[in-house]
Amino acid sequence: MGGLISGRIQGKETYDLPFENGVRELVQYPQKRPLIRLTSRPPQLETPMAVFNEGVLTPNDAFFVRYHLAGSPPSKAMLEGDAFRVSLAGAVGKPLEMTVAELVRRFEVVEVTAVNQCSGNGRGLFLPRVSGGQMGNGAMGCARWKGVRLADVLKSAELSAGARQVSFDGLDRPPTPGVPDFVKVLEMDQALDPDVLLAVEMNGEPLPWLNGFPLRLVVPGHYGTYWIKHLHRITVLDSEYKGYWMDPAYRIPDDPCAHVAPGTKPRRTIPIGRFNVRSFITSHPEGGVVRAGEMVRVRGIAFDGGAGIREVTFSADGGRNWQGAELGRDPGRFGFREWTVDWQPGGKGERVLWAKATNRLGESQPLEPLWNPAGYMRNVVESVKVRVA
Ligand SMILES: Nc1nc2c(c(=O)[nH]1)N[C@H]1C(S)=C(S)[C@@H](COP(=O)(O)O)O[C@H]1N2
Ligand SMILES: [Mo]
Repeated sequence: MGGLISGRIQGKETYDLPFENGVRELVQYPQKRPLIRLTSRPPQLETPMAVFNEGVLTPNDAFFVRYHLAGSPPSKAMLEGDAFRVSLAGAVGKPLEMTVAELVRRFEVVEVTAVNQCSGNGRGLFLPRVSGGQMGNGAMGCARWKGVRLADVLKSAELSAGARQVSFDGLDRPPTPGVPDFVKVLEMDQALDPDVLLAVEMNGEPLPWLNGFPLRLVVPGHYGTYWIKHLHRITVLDSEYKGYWMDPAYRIPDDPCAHVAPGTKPRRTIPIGRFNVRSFITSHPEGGVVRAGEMVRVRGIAFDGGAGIREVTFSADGGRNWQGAELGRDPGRFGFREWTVDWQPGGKGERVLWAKATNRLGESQPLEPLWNPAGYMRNVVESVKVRVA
């Protein structure tokens, strides 16, 4: 599913997401190139699919932006220098509070390449349609995240024996008392996973303002909802957290494929967790044209929740024939894995291109979309229609 720059609204370029009511303005925000705007209060921006063809790392100025609370992001003055502090308190023996400069001085700095993807990436493509941000597939990106291990910081605060969960709060605040603050929680075993970082840099630069400057949580393999931006309060809990953004929000049907019959409600739900397997064709937009009789190089990306990609296959004939793709350099098990295929399109006419990835656990992508009422975890085999001319 590509999208296309389609025209103009009041002098602004527009982008056509491939579903009804999918026309969006391309708008430029601080530190960003023009991106597909979903909402302006708060700013929510999606990355055009063609950006993912530039390489396996998504440039900071093209990285998508998601917020929940209308007043977000916090003002720069609240985030800069010593004004900003991160605290760790609750069920610990030694509570901490420090600036970001102190944090990176005190703890070992490490780096991980990982995909950040919104739970609702591709929600606009759900049929029947569901409510929530109507995004195409551009609410994802892959970056090199640098920071300190959450586990190191937790251990230095001396966890109490009864410590069960850790909650994370950013500096963005609800606009009115009725709106719940955006707080997310990890179970203790997840919080102690050495891959989870308190990140200060993205692709070798300080985090962009809209992507969480000066500090954000990075939970490789897990949906973006846990990747709290402008992170300033960490609380160790000895009982189960109750709060809107953990329940009822961001929950999926308690079923191996997180789906229910279209239009129905799940009987039991659990918090959303790891990514399922996805792949995308990035080299060709929807409606693109290729030359008959010439070999065409088709390129794309694939990723999963951390097992790593084992195989990508490509079909140009509705799945009758599949051709193995060549995988690019392994960026580590949490990153975008590049793939390429040389395709001989044959005679003139329309072709529907499919890519399908399988991870190292043997998990793959369905040919028919799976449905759930919140529009989460889309991972159907996506198609791109091209014309051979
Ligand atoms: N402080 C704060 N952090 C947040 C959010 C938010 O609303 N406020 N949204 C989360 C969600 S749902 C997603 S998908 C990711 C998106 O990260 P990005 O904006 O850097 O792309 O941020 C997460 N972190
Ligand atoms: Mo999200």
